[in-house]
Amino acid sequence: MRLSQYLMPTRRDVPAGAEIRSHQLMLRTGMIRQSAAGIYSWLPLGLKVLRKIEAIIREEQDRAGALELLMPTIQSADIWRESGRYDDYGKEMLRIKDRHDRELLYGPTNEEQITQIFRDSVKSYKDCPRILYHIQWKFRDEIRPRFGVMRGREFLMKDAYSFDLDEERARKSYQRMFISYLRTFERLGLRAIPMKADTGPIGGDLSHEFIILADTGESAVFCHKALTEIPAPSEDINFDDDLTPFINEWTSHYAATEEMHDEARFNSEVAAEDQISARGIEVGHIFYFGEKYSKAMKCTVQGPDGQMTTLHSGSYGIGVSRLVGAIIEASHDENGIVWPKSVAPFDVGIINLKPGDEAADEVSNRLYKELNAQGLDCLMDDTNERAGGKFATMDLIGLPIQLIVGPKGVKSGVVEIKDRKTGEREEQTIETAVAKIIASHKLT
Ligand code: P5A
Repeated sequence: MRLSQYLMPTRRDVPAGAEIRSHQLMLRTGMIRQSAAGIYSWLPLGLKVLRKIEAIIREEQDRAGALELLMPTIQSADIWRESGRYDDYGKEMLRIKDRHDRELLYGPTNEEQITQIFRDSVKSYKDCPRILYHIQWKFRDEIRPRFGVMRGREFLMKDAYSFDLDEERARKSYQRMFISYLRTFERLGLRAIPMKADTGPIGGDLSHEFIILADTGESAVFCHKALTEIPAPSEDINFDDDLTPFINEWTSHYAATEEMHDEARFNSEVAAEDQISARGIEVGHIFYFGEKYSKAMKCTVQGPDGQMTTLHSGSYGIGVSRLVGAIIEASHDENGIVWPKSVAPFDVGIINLKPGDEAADEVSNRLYKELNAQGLDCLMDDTNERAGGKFATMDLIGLPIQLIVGPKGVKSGVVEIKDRKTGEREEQTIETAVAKIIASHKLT
């Protein structure tokens, strides 16, 4: 992409009302624009990051054996009356009436809808277990939408739902999602710590929140230091194996959110030097709620003995749009965002310091073409902005690698490579620069 043809409305000043760095940086880089309180448009740069996060989540859901479908954002009030949650959900639910006075709502979550689909589609025990997921916008009329996409009213969620014949099997599905989440967050460049959590309006008796540690997090959290160091499960993990040993490794250490915290236990179980009391951002939340919805909504299948059995379920959420903010909270410096490679909106930023200079144009265009041909997505600054402004913009938007093409360098056949994270710069011949960047890209 050539910057001269792109829509990336960056700004230098800190936008009024944006309290935390991620919100400020998302506005300053032109990733999002507010449309109403807690409701945002995603501009091209922001959408690219959102899509990359989605793609990683999708790959890891698929790897764990979950099946993708797509349910609508608008739901009928009827199914929520069946489950009994229509009145309980209160003001957070955005209720709508159509022209026939039928009651609809903008879905805050999809337990009812998936239970209805499963109940109407599946008749036999042979069709279990299944885990189904979608990546879809939700609406919750939060009292205090704040921090940009971190606590929005409209937000993108990946939500998965499992259906099993009994509790023992259902707990295995829970384990699958648990492990899949550890891998997902690791690939997003984050260390997310599973912590015992409250089940709230979703219900059930077993629940974990996946929390990343950050000063601007909304909740206080308490855990053992070891949880920041355990390696995430590797790519070749077999989800059909017994996952209990992996789960035990993660759950044997103390980790709890504020509501579940037990200070006496924390002090007796965790040595003072291993205690982490911090703030955290909830990027995922998983629940086992057994028969809660399937009983109320009569989601049953015929068992091998001919008897009808009620299914056991869980639900598993990831805050996809919240993750964009969370990743920035975890990875920025005083000059701007520092994207992890896996979610960077572009792989490489090429700065042509002197557009119009024949040699500088030629080298910039050649780098752009050669890197693109190798599958690297490049953003080339070919605008007439002054050099200082170009450097500042490139640092602000945080692409992992910058290639700086100046008229002096090209005369002697060299360009500069800058690593955004370390700030290291090195001069290389054009060929070596291309080869180095391609090699480092293939490694990740
Ligand atoms: C699990 C999947 C559920 O809704 N039902 C379906 C269950 N869980 S949850 O914890 O309420 O939400 C899942 C994740 O969504 C993100 N999230 C939000 N992101 C941005 N703005 C919001 N207002 C918001 N509310 C929830 C969180 O990451 C949460 O873990």
